[in-house]
Amino acid sequence: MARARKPRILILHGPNLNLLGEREPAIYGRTTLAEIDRELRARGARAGAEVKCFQSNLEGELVTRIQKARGQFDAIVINPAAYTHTSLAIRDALSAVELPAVEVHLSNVHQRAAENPVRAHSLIAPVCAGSICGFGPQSYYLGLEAALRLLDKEESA
Ligand code: CA2
Repeated sequence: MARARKPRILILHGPNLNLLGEREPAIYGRTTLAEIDRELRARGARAGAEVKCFQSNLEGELVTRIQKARGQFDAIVINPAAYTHTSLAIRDALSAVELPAVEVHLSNVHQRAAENPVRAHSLIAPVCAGSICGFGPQSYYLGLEAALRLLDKEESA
């Protein structure tokens, strides 16, 4: 059955991800955040969805965007970056907003935990439908697809 209206997906990027493609390419690759956002919008459009992207280095700004997403978006794809491991505020906002959320990471945080154990633990994962990590920019594209599939399932339930 055809959808009532276009699904709207909010993509959130946490601190320092604005540096993608410019610093530490060995870990985070050479693709810039603008390139990832462009690809996400293009993939969204091909799937009949509207995709909006937002990056902030500030925890409170990310919390405000999550709160405002209610009524404006149908699902959230979030790379909380370092806030993954520290932010109860982002977790509480995601929990309160009651939208399906997908957590994504460019790097394999579990592999990296061998060197830096804090990375193995996400405060955000328990309030998300699922998590994707380790595939570079593809993690975002898979996250978008996962969010759209979740919405399809909701619609046909
Ligand atoms: O792998 C990911 O996507 C992370 O969310 C990236 C975070 C890290 O704290 C998480 O454990 C895993 C760090 C983002 C830093 O972004 C940079 C990008 C380019 C250059 C330097 C930092």
